[in-house]
This record gives sequence, structure tokens and C-alpha cells, in this order.
Amino acid sequence: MYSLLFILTDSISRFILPEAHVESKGSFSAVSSLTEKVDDAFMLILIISLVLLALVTFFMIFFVIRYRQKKNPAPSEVRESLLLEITWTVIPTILVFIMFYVGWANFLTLREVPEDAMPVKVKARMWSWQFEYENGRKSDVLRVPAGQPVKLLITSSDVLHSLFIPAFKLKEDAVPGMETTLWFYSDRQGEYDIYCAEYCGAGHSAMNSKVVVMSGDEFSLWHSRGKEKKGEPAPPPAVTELLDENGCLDCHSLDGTTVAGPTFKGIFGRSTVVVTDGKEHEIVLNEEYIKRSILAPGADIVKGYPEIMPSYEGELSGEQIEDIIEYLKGLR
Ligand SMILES: [Cu+2]
Repeated sequence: MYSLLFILTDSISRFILPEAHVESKGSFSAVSSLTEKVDDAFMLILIISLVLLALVTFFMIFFVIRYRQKKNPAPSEVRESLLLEITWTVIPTILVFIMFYVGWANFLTLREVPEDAMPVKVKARMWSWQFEYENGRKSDVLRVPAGQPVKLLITSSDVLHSLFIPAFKLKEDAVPGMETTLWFYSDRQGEYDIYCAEYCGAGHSAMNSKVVVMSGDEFSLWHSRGKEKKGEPAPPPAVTELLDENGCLDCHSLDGTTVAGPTFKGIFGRSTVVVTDGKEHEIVLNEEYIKRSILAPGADIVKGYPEIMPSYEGELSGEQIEDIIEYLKGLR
């Protein structure tokens, strides 16, 4: 019965959702390792629900007409039908177990991470994603090679977030102080949206990123760029890349537009009203201020902005902070 239903749901899902079953190299392949499984589970549950809805509706109308008062003025009472009771207990139980089995099997697939999976640390923070590779390469976009299983080690540095990749049918919470995992592989090169699926404050709706599935060669080229070559120290990443990798540019623009925080354009040397311990006063945004605002962002908040920036203590080296200050000095 299960295989019969499966064939039925599979062909209907291919008919209704053709984009989830893209044909490649003569066989059907889905966007990610889990896409097809989740779609099939969804379709199976949908079909079972539709069949039950049709049956219940049919019998309801049938009984209303057949046992209407005009034809049956004296109501009769039916007592005890063992056959009926067994039927309406056994059939729904079997259906519930089929649906449970499909969900459980997919859940197990999701928990069994292949040994050769490439680990990527995912850090969520208000309001950006950071992806860190084993060689120290960081990115605000999740780049992965096609066909290679990827294991995501997810955490959050402030509040609850949730990593959601709709095209891959994957979602997992990012919890502060805890590591959650997900794994997937995708055979299809392209870009897929990443959203935050846990309401996390004013910038939640802007907490987006992308999974970029690249060819193996393209990926290794990108991946090894930050790596030290024999004997040589790694070249310092351009400051804009540093700002991008650390999520600074998600809240601070370079062109004067206001995002969640003040723009970086012309920030150096500007005199601004800040709030310190609830008291407003005017200061000049100098080297000392910028350094303090990176390491202890809550100390002096620029008036009119929320106190939401995380501290970068231990995340940026002294040298990197110097580089950023030098860069901001030139950004007039
Ligand atoms: Cu979030």
C-alpha cells in the first residue's frame, strides 16, 4: 500500500511541482540532498488528507440526504458494531504510522552526517550571517562546491535565530551558547536564498544571505585565497572585505545611506551627540572613539540609534582595528 501511495504521490508531485524535480543527465535530481524527500513526504501527507477530506465530505452529504427527517420521522439508535469500530481505529492508525515513518526516515537522513562532509561554522548575530571555513576563510555568503556534502555547525552570538534555506528544505535554530548542526549537498550550481526564520528584532527581515553552489574548481580557488602560501604570510584582506566578512556592512553603509547604524561615510572626525549612561553629550569621533565603539559598543551610543551592536573583542585583532580606522579616515 505504501509503495502504491508513493508512486501516486510522486507522479502527482512531479505534475504539480515540476520545478522541484529538475531533469539532469537523464535522471531526476533535486536541488539538494533533502529537497525531494521533503517534497515527497509533504505530498504523501497532502494526498492522504485530501482523500480523507473527500471521503468525510461525501459521507456527510450522503447521510444528510439519506437519513433526512422527512423520510425517517422516527429516529433509530444503532448500538455496537465491532466491525465498524475496528475499521475506524485500524485504518487511521495505519495512515498515521505511514506519515510518521516518512517523516522519521527523513529526520534520520538529516541526522546522519557523512564522514567526508566539509565543516562550515555558521554564526548568526543581529542581523547577519557569518560563515567560517576550516582554513579560517570567512564570508557573509555560504559558498559550497557542488556535489560535496557540507556540515553546518550553527550558533548565535546574541539571541535566537534560525537558518532557513527554502530551496534545500532546511531549517535549524541558531541558539546562543549551543551548537546545532545541519548537513546537505547540492548538485546544482546556482544561488539560493538564506533567511532568518526566527524573529530576532528590528533588522530581522533584512537578515538574508545566499548559498552559492559553485563548481569544485571555482570553489577551491575562492577557498584557498585566504590561505598562507609556503613561507609567506597571508596577504591582508582588503578592509572592505574585512568589514563585509564581519557583518559590519549589514548595519553601516559606505555611501551615506542609513541602515540599522550610522553610515561609515565621513564618520571620522565628525562631531556627534552620543548617549553615555543615559546622558547626552557631544564628542568628536576620533580614533579612540572608533576603537571603543568596536570593542565596547554599548559605551557611547550615537543618539537616535538602538543599542544593538555586538562587541568585536577577540574577533578583530588590534591590527585589523587599526586598518579599519585608517580606512574610515579616508572615507569622506
Ligand atoms: Cu535572526
